[in-house]
Amino acid sequence: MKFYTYDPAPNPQRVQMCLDYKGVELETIQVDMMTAEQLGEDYRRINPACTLPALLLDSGALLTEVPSICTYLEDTFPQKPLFGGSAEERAIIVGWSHKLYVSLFQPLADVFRNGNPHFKGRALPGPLDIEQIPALVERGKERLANTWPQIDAHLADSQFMVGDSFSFADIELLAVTGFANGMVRQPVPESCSNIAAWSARAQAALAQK
Ligand SMILES: N[C@@H](CCC(=O)N[C@@H](CS)C(=O)NCC(=O)O)C(=O)O
Repeated sequence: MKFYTYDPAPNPQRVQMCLDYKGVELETIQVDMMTAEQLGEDYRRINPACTLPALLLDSGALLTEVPSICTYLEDTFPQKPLFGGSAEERAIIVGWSHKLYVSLFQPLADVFRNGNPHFKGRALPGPLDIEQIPALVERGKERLANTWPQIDAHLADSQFMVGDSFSFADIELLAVTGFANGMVRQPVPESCSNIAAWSARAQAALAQK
């Protein structure tokens, strides 16, 4: 197996946190997004979508989407489960993960890629040259302002995103809050005290060996 990644980027981090939690080390190749190496010929031959992360399996199959990579890792390395212990738990965890991706990660990406001169003409990941739409910055901020309080309310009476166990849904939220507070500079609102308390618990669970 070969893991293609770029450590500072948020989508690769979603996978790296799964690996760290499970204590799995893979053969890892860093593809430097700062120098647009993901768009170069060498990586394009491996992943024509030019996105990171990607997991090349021993069979030759290439997984390019984070949920497919992480469910594959879960089934291959079942220690310290991240997708629950039953069909119902897995369904709920996958549901939250999708909701967090659509309702937080995507608006953050809209703000980041449509407002930053660095992404002029490259408003979407991958090889497509596509112009920025400045209106998506404001729309993204509105969506974020609407969603953070919902997640905060959810965490008012729950230790983790799904019940009492750390799961992939928490990894999703760790990646999203890190992206918001870091690269995008649209920090989680200070009023979201439940998210702040959850963050300390989730970091501790992730670091636990
Ligand atoms: N299909 C991927 C998308 C991953 C993605 O968008 N990754 C970003 C890095 S965080 C990327 O590869 N960007 C390439 C670019 O900006 O050209 C997934 O959701 O798992």
